[in-house]
Amino acid sequence: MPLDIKPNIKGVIFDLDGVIVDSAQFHYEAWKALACEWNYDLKRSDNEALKGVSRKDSVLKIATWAGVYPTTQELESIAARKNTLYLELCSKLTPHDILPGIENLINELKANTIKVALGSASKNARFVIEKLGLDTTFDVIVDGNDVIHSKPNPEVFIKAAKRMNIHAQNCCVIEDAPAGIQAALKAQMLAIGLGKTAELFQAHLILPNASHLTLSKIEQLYQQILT
Ligand code: B16
Ligand code: MG
Repeated sequence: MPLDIKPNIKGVIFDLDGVIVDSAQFHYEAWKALACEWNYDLKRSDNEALKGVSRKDSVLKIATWAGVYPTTQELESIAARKNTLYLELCSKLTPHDILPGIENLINELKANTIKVALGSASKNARFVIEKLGLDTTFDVIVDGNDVIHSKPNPEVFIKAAKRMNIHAQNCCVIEDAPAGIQAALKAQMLAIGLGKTAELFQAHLILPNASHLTLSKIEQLYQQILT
């Protein structure tokens, strides 16, 4: 019998905020409340540029938009208070808040021995997935505590692939942020964007959410990209 050496997807890396749960909304609300201290009205469009970006880099971006030059101490204080607000909002999360299609997809992947990883820029990722009842779901978790560089740097996804023991080229990333799609492409992974085409146009496939995303769809897409 010939060996099956056909390249295929062996691992799927899920972003957290905006893919598994709508905590992007909580990040927005918390940053908006703090940006007021700099008399800056944080807009939803600003928030798009903060998705997938670390807390430290986010506060720097907001200061730039607000046209303020805070001390390091002030930046740290704003970031810490934003986090307290964010955690308060997240503390209300339950398994009902898992976004459509995510649990079905994870179950299908696992049933087909495809590894699943979490690849998030958030330092609160473990707290959030515990609230969602997903703390024992992932084979590998790489979050904001494990990386130096924020998305669009591919570090988070490359680390996740290494920890799964899978070549980057055999991984698929599911992301909601332009920075995350760019990171996946830099890592040479298949990139699936959940959200709006206008923002995620660089992805190999864009869907409004994970409701109709299946393993066979991912495999088909992977074979199309290879040919
Ligand atoms: P934290 P993801 C990212 O998570 C968020 O999209 C981004 O808005 C946030 O600033 C970043 O995590 C850091 O989060 O303040 O909780 O450490 O989308 O990569 O799962
Ligand atoms: Mg995200």
